[in-house]
Amino acid sequence: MDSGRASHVEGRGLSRRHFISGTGSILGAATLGAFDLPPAAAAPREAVIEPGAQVAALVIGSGYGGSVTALRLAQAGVDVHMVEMGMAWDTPGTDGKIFANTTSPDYRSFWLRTRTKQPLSNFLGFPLDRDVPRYTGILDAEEMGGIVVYQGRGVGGGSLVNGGMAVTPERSRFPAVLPSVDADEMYDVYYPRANSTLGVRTIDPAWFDTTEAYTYARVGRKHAQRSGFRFVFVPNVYDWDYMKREAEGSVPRSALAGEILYGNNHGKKSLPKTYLAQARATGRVTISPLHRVTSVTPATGGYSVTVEQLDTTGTVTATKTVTARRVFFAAGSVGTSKLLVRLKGTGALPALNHEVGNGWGENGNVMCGRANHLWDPTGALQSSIPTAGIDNWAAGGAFAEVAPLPTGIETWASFYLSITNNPHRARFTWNAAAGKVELDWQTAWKQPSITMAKTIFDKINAKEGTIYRSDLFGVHKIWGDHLTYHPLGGAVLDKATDNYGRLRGYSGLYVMDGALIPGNVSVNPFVTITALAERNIERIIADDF
Ligand code: FAE
Repeated sequence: MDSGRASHVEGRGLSRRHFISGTGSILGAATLGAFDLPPAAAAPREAVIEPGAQVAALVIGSGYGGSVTALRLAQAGVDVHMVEMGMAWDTPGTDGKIFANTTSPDYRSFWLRTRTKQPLSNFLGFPLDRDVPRYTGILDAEEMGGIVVYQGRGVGGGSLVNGGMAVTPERSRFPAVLPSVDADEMYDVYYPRANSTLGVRTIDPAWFDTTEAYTYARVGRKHAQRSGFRFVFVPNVYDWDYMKREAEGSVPRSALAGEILYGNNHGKKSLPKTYLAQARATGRVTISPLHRVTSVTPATGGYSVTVEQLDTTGTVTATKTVTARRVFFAAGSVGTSKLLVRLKGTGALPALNHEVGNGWGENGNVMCGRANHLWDPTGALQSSIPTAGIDNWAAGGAFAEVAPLPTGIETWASFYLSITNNPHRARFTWNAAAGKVELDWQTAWKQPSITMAKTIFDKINAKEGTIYRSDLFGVHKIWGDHLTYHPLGGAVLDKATDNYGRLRGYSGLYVMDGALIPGNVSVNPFVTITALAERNIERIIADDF
């Protein structure tokens, strides 16, 4: 049955030989050997934090939670120092571009790996991963507890690598997402504030209906609707006018050149163009890239914070101790949880409560592809920016993003990232003997996600007479169930912290990022992370400063 599937895929008109020779795309790059690697230890351009520095507010991480925190504190007159372990991503590489293309990963693409670990690991039986020089690249594929957690590394955090899908969950679902938060306030004030500052917009439906670049999404719509599913447009932070100009050929291509996973060189309004640009413009925010926080412990005047400076090979070139009056943990769900669990376990912050490390989930992420008929081509030109989804949350517990497969050639494939109502939650614990934090996620816990995603795709396949692709995540493997793009939880709101992110057990320590959200948002998470940070920092500034 499985081999029948594979030949069925080839039978759609795309041979292996054609795929390799005709494209210079996903696989084309895999045959190239050498890289032009810039010298190690490229010094960050802006002033970095000095040993012995005393700062009013230190923010760990520069993703959504950190950027909201920095902007709003600075606007309130507080001087802020942001410490970010990734690079600044403000300097072109050896090819004149800041970011590498999705189809040709290079030294910039992965965080301290010597071999790529691409979410889509195979195509037509061929493995896609390749050797790369070890470098402080933009995408971390962090392996913990049997799951690969993808995260952005650099000034801007996940906004550098994500698809820009900016989704506000349906209001009826919100009480299940954040039960202790007043939904009226969120939907009247903080979601609108987050969407407006992030620059969220919906695609022009008339352009969607006609552009070649969204052929794949129109096929997705047709198939969803013919099976009776609700098809929804999903807003995005991409500059849609820029994308139209890309299609006309009047500006350099970015979304239409397949840029996404390893950064986007033009049209995406990532955090450095929105929140962080506004934060820097206040004159009160300084950022130290290639600096990693390793410890926070009480000290006279606040907290003593240990910070390691890295070079681009990941080598620690200096260890600095600074003092911060207040510390905001915004290192992302995994980064913040790992830090807190370690600090509690090693006795640096022993009074953190027993909830620290609990409630981690992967937003029910699972991927799959479908093989379409020859009369349903999905397009050689595919915008890398997803803009639509299939909503079967209420009936089947799944919301599926109609995702691009920007290979540069016709594949007749439909590709989906589903967010599902997976009930499993994992826990981070401190393993003193091994000296590391562990996550007890179980690979079998993805089965509910697969079952929920199948409520959509089994029905579509039955209606269309199509089958699943089995060549994208290995050989004869249908489900991309080994990964998540959406880590959430580990320092859950109103449990590890109070109802506004103040860590219980200490004053002046806060959690501001996805670690606050208990494992699932029902849609893509960054708008909710941003809106919650807006809500919390407003209260913290009013009451604590
Ligand atoms: P995050 O943005 O991860 O920022 C944390 C920052 O802290 C990072 O820059 C880290 O490098 C830094 N850091 C970590 N530890 C330390 C340390 N010890 N010292 C100093 N710095 C540290 O956290 N979400 C959507 O809503 N829509 C999408 O379309 C979407 N697509 C995605 C696609 C991909 C490939 C990936 C990986 C994620 C995607 N996401 C998407 C998820 C989204 O980017 C993620 O939920 C947010 O970025 C999380 O925001 P946080 O502020 O929690």
